[in-house]
Amino acid sequence: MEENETIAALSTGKGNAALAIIRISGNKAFEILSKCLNPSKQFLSSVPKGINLYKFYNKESQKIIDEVTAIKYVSPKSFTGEDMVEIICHGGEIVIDEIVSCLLKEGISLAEKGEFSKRAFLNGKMDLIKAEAIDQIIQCKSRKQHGVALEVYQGSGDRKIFKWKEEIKSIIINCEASIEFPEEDDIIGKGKKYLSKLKDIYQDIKNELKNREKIKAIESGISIPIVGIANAGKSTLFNKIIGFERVLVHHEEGTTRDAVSEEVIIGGERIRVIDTAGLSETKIQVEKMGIKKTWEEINSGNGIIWVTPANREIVDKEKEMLERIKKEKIIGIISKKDLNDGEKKGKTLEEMKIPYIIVTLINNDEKEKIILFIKEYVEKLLNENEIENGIICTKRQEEIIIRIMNKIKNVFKKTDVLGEEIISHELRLILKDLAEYVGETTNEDILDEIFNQFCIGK
Ligand SMILES: Nc1nc2c(ncn2[C@@H]2O[C@H](COP(=O)(O)OP(=O)(O)OP(=O)(O)O)[C@@H](O)[C@H]2O)c(=O)[nH]1
Ligand SMILES: [Mg+2]
Repeated sequence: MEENETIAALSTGKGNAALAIIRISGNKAFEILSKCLNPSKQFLSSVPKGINLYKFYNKESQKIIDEVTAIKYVSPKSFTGEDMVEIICHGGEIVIDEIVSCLLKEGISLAEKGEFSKRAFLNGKMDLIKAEAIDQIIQCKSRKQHGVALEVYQGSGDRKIFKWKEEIKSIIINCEASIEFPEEDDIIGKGKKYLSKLKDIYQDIKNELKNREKIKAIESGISIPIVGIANAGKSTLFNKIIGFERVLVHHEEGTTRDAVSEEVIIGGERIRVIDTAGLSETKIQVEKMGIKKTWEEINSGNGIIWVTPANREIVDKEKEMLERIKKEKIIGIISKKDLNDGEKKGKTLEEMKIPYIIVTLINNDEKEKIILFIKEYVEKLLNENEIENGIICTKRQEEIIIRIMNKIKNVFKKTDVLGEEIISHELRLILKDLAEYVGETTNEDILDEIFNQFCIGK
């Protein structure tokens, strides 16, 4: 498609809403839109970034479609760098459809996914990592991911890449100096001293990848299984947390046989809570299978909610669970307070340094208390993971950083045998990778692939 075509798309979400924003970009944006607006002269002569009210007309039927406001952005001072307009109309699907089809009839093309961002990138309004950060801000599923994307958007990624680039360039200069003046000890040092800076970069890259791994682990939310002995009230608690009767609750032991999970948002974090089969000494095969799954969830969960009834002593299966898992990972919910005040059990948990609350689960009176307790727990879990924000926010970026790390590793592994020419060549390849990272050398096909993952209207 030609780059200078004028494009339009709905930039807000689909479905009925109070308002919607339709974006137009390209050198015919003002001319074409003015044909649909009344008063059209006022639109054409309006000041950039000023906002005015217009009637949007269907030229063919001469009918008004909506009253809209329009903001004009004059090239190059716009998101894409081209002439742009943001039309704010009422958010009804029919209104949006009609406005967009009028624009198409007047010669505007429907924007492809990510096309506004792609144009912004091609017009030098932002580099690739900034464009990707915006997309991540829109699509991220956890606060931590959002934190990374926002920092990268504000320049943390650019700053770090620039730093690595400059440092590698200076290593190359030293490396090449040692080719030209091999006798000058102070330049080359002993044992390729100029490579010492590369070790710092390597460490920095390793940290970035470690952070990325931690963020990936919670990318689709953190998982917390609800575990305990049979009949403790796990399923009752599960239903309470997710807000509807998803699983069966019954006074017979072994009601839950399979692990069942649901996603909830607590304190702004996406959490996968899992109801599990009660830990017991059963001989029934299907219950055994369920308990095996419980153990899998215990091992893979980011945290654990341990439900234990106030009216029973701690049993062996619970002790086994407590022995196998780090205490910091667990919180206790002492259930059935209506049957026993739970103070004795509370003391035991206190001695084990496991935070707990004592509640009655069969009514809804203490739901808020329970949710607040879990919210504080989730905050603690996320802080304890010590996730720094880092700069890697997409798979593409991660792959390039891994490639760079492997190149550096290779240089270190062969320092003794590699001559300066080869080392300098390897380092120049790393500079190329860094250029690709920010999009300086990325080819058209790859760009299309990247921007195609963006939303329409972005
Ligand atoms: N009195 C009282 N009964 C409760 C409380 N919480 C749960 N129960 C009851 O205890 C029984 C077992 O509850 P469930 O939620 O099915 O227990 P579970 O831990 O999921 O049990 P399994 O699936 O068999 O492992 C049900 O009859 C619940 O109504 C509570 O706080 N007080
Ligand atoms: Mg159950």
